Amino acid sequence: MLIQDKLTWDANVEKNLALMSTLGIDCVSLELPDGPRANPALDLSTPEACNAFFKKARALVAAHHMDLRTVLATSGFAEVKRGITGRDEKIAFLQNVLRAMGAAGIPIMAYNFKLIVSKYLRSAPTPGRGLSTYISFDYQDYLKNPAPALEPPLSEAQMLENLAYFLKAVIPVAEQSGVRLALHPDDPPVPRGTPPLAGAAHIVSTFDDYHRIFDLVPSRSNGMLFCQGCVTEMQGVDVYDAIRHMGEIDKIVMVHFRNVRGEFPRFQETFVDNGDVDMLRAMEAYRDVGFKGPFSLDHSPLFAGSEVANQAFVVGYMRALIQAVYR
Ligand SMILES: [Mn+2]
Repeated sequence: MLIQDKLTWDANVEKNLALMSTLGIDCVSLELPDGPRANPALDLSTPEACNAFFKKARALVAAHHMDLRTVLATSGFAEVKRGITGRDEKIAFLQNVLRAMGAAGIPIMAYNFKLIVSKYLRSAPTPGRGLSTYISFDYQDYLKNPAPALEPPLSEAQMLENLAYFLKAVIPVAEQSGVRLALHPDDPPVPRGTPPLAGAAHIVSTFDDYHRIFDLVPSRSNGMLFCQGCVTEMQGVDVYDAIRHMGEIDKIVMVHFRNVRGEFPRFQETFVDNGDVDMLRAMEAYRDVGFKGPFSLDHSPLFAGSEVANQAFVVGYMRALIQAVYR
């Protein structure tokens, strides 16, 4: 039952790995830059460079007694999502990364298919427990101060066509490489019939959407990143049923284990222990469908020092649930 947290390949990589290992984190998801990174140098420009980097990165994580299990292709790649010039180069790059992940023994690539970073699709934070504030969404408040709309706008049909083009190119390579893709839901998930929040249609917002996407390229490598926060925010979805359903059809590749209060059109991202989700019941549902992890940390409330405090708090909370449930 693996607990996973995110790592950026930057000057603090060794220090952060040592802290993660100390907290009892089992495995690491590594952020994949969409472009060169200078500090420290990160060269992924050729298949050989990709192979060398992911082998080196996995060995470094292993030296800290953890496993590099996931690559996060979750920011950037706008050419692919918009279907514009440059997408074939970006897809070829991701194909190289997938092959290198296979060669290094890294089994998961997480991604999303949204064009606006979720922090821009929010209303003002709301007061939380103690000193904290909660990242929040209130649709009516959002409409008073929305994110600038993308130009040109992207229809549902265009977004779906762009996703199909991407999946047809990368899923066969993922299969050959022994890698599963994990698609994160739209954040927030926007119900059918609601206009796009910022010009681009939302095509990963419901379970019908997920089934349509799985049908585009049927494969075990075409999977879901089960963000428990975003799933709970889907209107009318029972999160425990959702875990059972997606688990029974073997589509949960990885989980974002977090809690929220409310659902679209109004929700807050709470601490793990004080949202609407009964986290023990959720953990039991993952166990019942045979899910073994990784359970990843995700968004947390904001307060001074929150980064490390939340990391320790959530890891301890998850470890206790895992020890109670997976016996
Ligand atoms: Mn998430």
